[in-house]
Amino acid sequence: MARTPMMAGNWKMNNTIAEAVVLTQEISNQYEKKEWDEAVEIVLCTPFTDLKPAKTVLDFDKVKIKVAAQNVYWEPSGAFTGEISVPMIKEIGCAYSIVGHSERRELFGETDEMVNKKVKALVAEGMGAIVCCGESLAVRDEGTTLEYVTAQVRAALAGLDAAEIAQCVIAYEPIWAIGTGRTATPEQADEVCAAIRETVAEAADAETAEGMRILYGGSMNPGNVDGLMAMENIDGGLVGGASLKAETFVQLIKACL
Ligand code: G2H
Repeated sequence: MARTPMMAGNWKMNNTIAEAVVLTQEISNQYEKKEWDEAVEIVLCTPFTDLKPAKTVLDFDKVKIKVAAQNVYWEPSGAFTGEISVPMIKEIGCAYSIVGHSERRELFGETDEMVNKKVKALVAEGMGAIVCCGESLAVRDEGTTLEYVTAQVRAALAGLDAAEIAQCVIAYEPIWAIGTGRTATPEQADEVCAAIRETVAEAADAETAEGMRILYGGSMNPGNVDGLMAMENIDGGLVGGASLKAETFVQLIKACL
């Protein structure tokens, strides 16, 4: 099954509304309709405050680039000060939310159970989840990377049926490669992505696993993207630093064609 690659920019906590409008406009200006329309799914995961402005630019320019949140809460409404719900990001026109990024797990105490609740809330609303997983350097050095990462994936997808799992995209992001300039080799990344695909087959079925997009994240840049994209089990990228400049992000999109 041919999988449509995804290039998703994770802006993290960067870009004011004014900056977001400029960056979105710069990316949109370089959109090559004929070539990109069917070949690659492009997603901008912006801060909550930038979602509506970015979506407005993209809608006005009529380009097929989607916006996504970087996090979401599982309850639809209520007394949860500071949280944003799935119906709220859906109303803005988000296609996805990132869930379980390692920065959320490490800095904000997000657990596998919370990740699972968020994934369930998203798919129940017909939205997609970009589910992040990845090991620390200590886990890699211990030699238990595959067990650790596949356990994270199993926990994130627990209780979902095959159709719901098919609404997800999985991003493998080794923590030791995030924002460090140190990338996993294509072979290291593909080994883990293959194990993730196997885990999806067990949680859903072979067809769902075959169709699942598995992204690599962790210092992806124009210099290493081709090697990563050449691997059998890597279907795109979740990109932080290199998504903050239109020029480099567009280079990464083109590497998916
Ligand atoms: C990993 C990635 C984006 P960067 O967190 O999710 O960031 O490309 O800056 O390593």
